[in-house]
Amino acid sequence: MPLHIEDALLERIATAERLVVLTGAGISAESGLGTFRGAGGLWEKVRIEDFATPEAFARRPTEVWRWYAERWRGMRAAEPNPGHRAIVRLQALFPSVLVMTQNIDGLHQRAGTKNVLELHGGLRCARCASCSRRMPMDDALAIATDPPPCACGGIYRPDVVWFGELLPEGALERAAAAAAACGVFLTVGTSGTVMPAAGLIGVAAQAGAVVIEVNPEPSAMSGFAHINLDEAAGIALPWLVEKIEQWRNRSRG
Ligand code: BJW
Ligand code: ZN
Repeated sequence: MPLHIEDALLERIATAERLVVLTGAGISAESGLGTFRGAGGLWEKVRIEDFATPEAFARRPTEVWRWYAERWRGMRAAEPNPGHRAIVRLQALFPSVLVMTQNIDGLHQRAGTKNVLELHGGLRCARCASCSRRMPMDDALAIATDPPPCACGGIYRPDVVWFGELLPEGALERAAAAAAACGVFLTVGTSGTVMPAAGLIGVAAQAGAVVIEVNPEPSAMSGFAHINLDEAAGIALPWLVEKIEQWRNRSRG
């Protein structure tokens, strides 16, 4: 189906004050970074319980550290794509824009998005598993031991959120408050399967926001969306930005 938004919904979008964007791995797929689920996804290559839980790190710190180190090298080499850049343009169109991302790659910030809330942490930093001291991942990678030791006697781990761990302090509260108060909630490139992040889509829908989903495939949360743009983010997001800009230009006469 060609991309389409009904006029009445477009008006609600274009006149909204607060926009919240929730992104997942799909927005970075066009930058060459793999997604987690589906054919060819990361979880087909490794088991979650071997790499993405605190128990996995306790059992096999070297393997887990090296796996993240390798992924960070890929993320550092990747570039923001037209989807990330379209979100930057949205900042000029709404008085308030908050981008909540489940991604740990830092590509929103590198594209120029200012207000980014990282729900699952970020791989640009390593954090001591004991005393929570942080250091840039690039500095950690220059240390010969995998994972590097901390002065407190602990060891560094990736500064990300694994299964069974709480989101960074205050992040969920801030995200839920923003989802409940926004006029438009745009969800991009997420399968909507990982809680509590996916639950934010329902929070926004129940609070009366216009929910727009950008995903070439149906997600677990598609049912909450008023508008499903079933295209890659790098195509659908620039299209959406242009639609809003056209509406604004028309309304100015
Ligand atoms: C495109 C595209 C293109 C492709 N354009 N789109 C309630 C019910 C049941 C379980 C739970 C619950 N509450 C908590 C849980 C447990 C658990 C959970 O949710 N489990 C479910 C899987 C069942 N959640 C947690 O443990 C969370 N913590 C927590 O809740 O703490 C409290 C608590 C603790 C203990 C018990 C109970 C409560 C923490 C979750 C942490 C998730 N961490 C990971 C790894 C981060 C580090 C790393 O990268 O290695 O985060 S897992 C992984 O999944 C990563 C992602 O951020 C996350 C979401 O994935 P995402 O982004 O949606 O990617 P995909 O691959 O799933 O989807 C990509 C999508 O893109 C697809 O739909 C494609 O179609 C699409 N796409 N190309 C647009 N070009
Ligand atoms: Zn320490």
